[in-house]
Amino acid sequence: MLGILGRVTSINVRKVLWTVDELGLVYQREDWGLPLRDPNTAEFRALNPNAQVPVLIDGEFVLWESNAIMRYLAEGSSLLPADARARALVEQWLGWQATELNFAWSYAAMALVRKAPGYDDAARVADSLRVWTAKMHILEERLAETGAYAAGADFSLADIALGLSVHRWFGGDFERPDLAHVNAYYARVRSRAAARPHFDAATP
Ligand SMILES: N[C@@H](CCC(=O)N[C@@H](CS)C(=O)NCC(=O)O)C(=O)O
Repeated sequence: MLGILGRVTSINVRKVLWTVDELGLVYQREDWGLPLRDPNTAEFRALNPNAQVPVLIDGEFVLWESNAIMRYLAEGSSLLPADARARALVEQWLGWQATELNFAWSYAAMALVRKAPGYDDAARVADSLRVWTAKMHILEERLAETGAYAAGADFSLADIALGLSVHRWFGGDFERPDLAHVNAYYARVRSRAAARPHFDAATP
């Protein structure tokens, strides 16, 4: 059986959990990650030298980096199409979430969503929120174009990463511009049977 190490409060862990649920795979999850269980131990670092979650264990095979895990699990499924161009678009938006979007929200999300102590520099919050909002406008334009999902007409791995990111956007205590296509997308992705537990039970 697949093993997934990581706490459900981590968006990167939830990306993997939603993927396995979409695929109907059986797995066992173990809580790792602060404050539940410190991954910065010799035991955990032997699996992932970064001391970060998620980690996937498939028999003898160990894999870290949430996007690599998602791709490994989804290979051969409609979540990661075989056609080069269709796949490249999934990769594009999956990578965009992990780099551009993740970087944009990093300070504002800690301050306004997680309300973590120490994130109280108003100028940095405002700057991060400005960049985050600009990125959300890019997603809005893309969704207006496709009328459905990030990579096109079909639900894919990109929508798992972006669906959870939109959940984070709506989970914050701040004023948001009205993005009609993002609103509709949020409803569309979270209504999927496999998605529900990862929105309902989760910290954005
Ligand atoms: N690039 C990595 C980032 C992983 C990451 O940042 N994990 C965070 C949780 S979201 C973590 O392990 N933090 C330490 C902890 O939870 O103790 C991935 O996508 O898997």
